[in-house]
Amino acid sequence: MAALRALLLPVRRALRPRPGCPARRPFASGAGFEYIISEKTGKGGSVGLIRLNRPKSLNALCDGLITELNQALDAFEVDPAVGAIVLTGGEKAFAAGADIKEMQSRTFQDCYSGTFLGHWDRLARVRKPIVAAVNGFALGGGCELAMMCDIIYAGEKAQFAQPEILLGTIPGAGGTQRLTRAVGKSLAMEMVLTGDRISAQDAKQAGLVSRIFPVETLVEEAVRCAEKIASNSKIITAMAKESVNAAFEMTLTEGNKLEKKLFYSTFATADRKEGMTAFVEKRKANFKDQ
Ligand code: CO8
Repeated sequence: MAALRALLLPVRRALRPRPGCPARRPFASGAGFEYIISEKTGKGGSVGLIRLNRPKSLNALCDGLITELNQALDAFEVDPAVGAIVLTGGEKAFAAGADIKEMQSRTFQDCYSGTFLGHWDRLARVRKPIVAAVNGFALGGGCELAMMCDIIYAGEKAQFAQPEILLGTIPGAGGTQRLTRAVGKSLAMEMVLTGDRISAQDAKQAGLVSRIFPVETLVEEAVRCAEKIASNSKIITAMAKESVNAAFEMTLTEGNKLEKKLFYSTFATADRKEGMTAFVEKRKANFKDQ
């Protein structure tokens, strides 16, 4: 009996209600999640589509939601049919930030000793490409989540902000770092220090998003982009993503060295041979992810 109790303890802990986050009902909705909807779409199920689905709270990112997001990402990461992932929210909100009601009563000791929200960065470590499709609010942690993705497409009414300063705190999931790299110091400082929102159009002009679409076609366009990515060799795509990401971590010399090594590595793959042979033979390449 005691052994059974010990076995069930982590399950009970996971299901315990948290402030601001209603008790989780495991496997409650379609694909078995409560706060997200996860499905495969695109040609041959080649695109993993994850929708943040907590509309009453404008997709506020409670602990349970991030846990489910990570589970869905893990599943797509190991699924050989999936070549790219789309992350989206609802029409009103991609995500209005970390769940303030859940954070409100935390102390420094809670945060520091419990590595509070330490599981937020799983998204940034996914090897498959991720397209964020942002409609509505992408605020605080919502904006940070979008910036962990590889490509951001925005709906024409999207709004981006890092409003943590208005709550007496600062961004904690890369907002001061990724935003500054994306839009430059002046705009990043303005957004982080005032909490002001910028429009999709301003975000595009600043380089935060690559394309803007009408609200109702945004997800479809993001899936189309992901489908295109998924039709290429997965192994070469992973190398390309690794190489671009190195630009954020390395000096130009180090980054160029890594790029060269990865470029040479492509010559060890069957897909590089197939790609070039297909070109010479004037046919479409048939990649085998080898
Ligand atoms: N957390 C919790 N609940 C929220 C949040 C949120 N971030 N945003 C909205 N909600 C809830 C509201 O409380 C409301 O619930 P209820 O109906 O129970 O009162 C419901 O969503 C609808 O919201 P509103 O009534 O406020 O809707 P409006 O259309 O009037 O306003 C806004 C929409 C402007 C988006 C407004 O809700 C707002 O300002 N939200 C807060 C935005 C914000 O400050 N975000 C930053 C949060 S802090 C953060 O993200 C830090 C991340 C650190 C990550 C660290 C990882 C290691």
